Amino acid sequence: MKTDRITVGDALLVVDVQNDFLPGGSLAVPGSERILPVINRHIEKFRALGCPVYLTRDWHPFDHASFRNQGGPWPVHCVADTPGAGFSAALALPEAAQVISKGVRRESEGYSGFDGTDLQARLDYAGIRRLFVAGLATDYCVLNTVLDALKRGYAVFLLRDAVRAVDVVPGDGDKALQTMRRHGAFLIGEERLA
Ligand code: VGL
Ligand code: ZN
Repeated sequence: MKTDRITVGDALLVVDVQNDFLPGGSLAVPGSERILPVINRHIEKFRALGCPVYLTRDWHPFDHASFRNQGGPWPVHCVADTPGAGFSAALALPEAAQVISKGVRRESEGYSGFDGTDLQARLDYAGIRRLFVAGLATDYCVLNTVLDALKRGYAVFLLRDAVRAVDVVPGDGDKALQTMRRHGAFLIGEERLA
C-alpha cells in the first residue's frame, strides 16, 4: 500500500551514517550495515523526484565533552576530519547532497541536527515542510532530531526500516520509536513510499 507520495516540499534527512557507527567503528550500532541498502534506495527515490537530500554528521572536536576520556558516556567517535567521521563508502551519496555538521562545539551534546546548525534555515529556504528521516541512532540522534523537527512544525515521517538503535539499555530503540510517535511522527515502512 503506497500512501505517501513524495512531492514538492519533501526532503530526505539522513542522520549520521558514519564509519564510527558502522561495524568496525568505535561506536558501532548493532545491525547498522543493514540499513545502508534501504537508505540508498530512499536516496535514489528522492533524487529522481528532484527532492533534496540532507545528511547530518557527528563532527566532534578531539576533546568533546561526550567522550569517556573527558567524563562523558561515549567512546571517542566521529572526530572531525578523521576516517571514523567519514560517511560510509557504501552510502550512495548524491552529488547535490547537503551536509550539516553537528556536535562541533566541545560542550554541546549535539544529538539533534538542529542543535547549533543552520539546518532549519536551509530547510525553510528550500520550502521543505515534510521530513523523511533515516539513519543512526534511533535512540539518540534520530530521536532528538525528530523531536526538534516536530517542535519546529515540520511533518515527520520516520522510515522505520532505515534506522537502528544503540540500545545501551535493551528496548531504548523501541521506546524512542514510541516517543517519536507520541509526539506526532508517522512511522512508515519503505513499501509505503511511492
Ligand atoms: C550519536 C551517540 C553519540 C548518534 C552520536 O548519532 O546517535 N550517538 N553521538
Ligand atoms: Zn557523538
